[in-house]
Amino acid sequence: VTYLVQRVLAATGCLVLAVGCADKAQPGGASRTADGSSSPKSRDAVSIRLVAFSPPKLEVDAGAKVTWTQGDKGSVHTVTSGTVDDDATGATTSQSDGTFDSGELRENERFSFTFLQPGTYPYFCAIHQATMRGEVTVR
Ligand SMILES: [Cu+2]
Repeated sequence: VTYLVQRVLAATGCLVLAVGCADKAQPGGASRTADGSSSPKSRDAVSIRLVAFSPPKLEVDAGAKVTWTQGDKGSVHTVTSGTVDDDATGATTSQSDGTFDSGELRENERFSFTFLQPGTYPYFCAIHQATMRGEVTVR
C-alpha cells in the first residue's frame, strides 16, 4: 500500500491519536506508556535511537512482553508489524499486517507487545520505512 493509505490504516486502530489513547491497552496484548513505568527486562527490550531499532533482531521466548523505548530526541517513530519491499528503483512499499502498531511514538514514549505464538514477526517504522526495520523471533 502507499504511504498515505498505510497511515490511514494505522490510524483506524486509534481514532484519537492524541493523549486519549496513549495508555489504553490495544488488542493482542499491546500497550503504550509514557516514560515512568517500570523498566522492562533488557533482553526483551528494543531501543529506538539514531533512526534505528537496536537491536534490529530480537529473539524471545513465547509469552515475552517486548518493550520498545523511543529515545530519539525530536523525532517521531512507529513500531508497525509487517514487511517493506524494495523495488529495483529503490522505492519502498510497506504492508502492515495488523498484528501490532504503536502509532506515533515521541521521545521517552514506550510501546509493548506480548508475543504468545512462536514465529517470526517483521516490523518497521511507518515514517522511516526505507531504513528502519526490525524483526522479533519468538521461540
Ligand atoms: Cu522512524
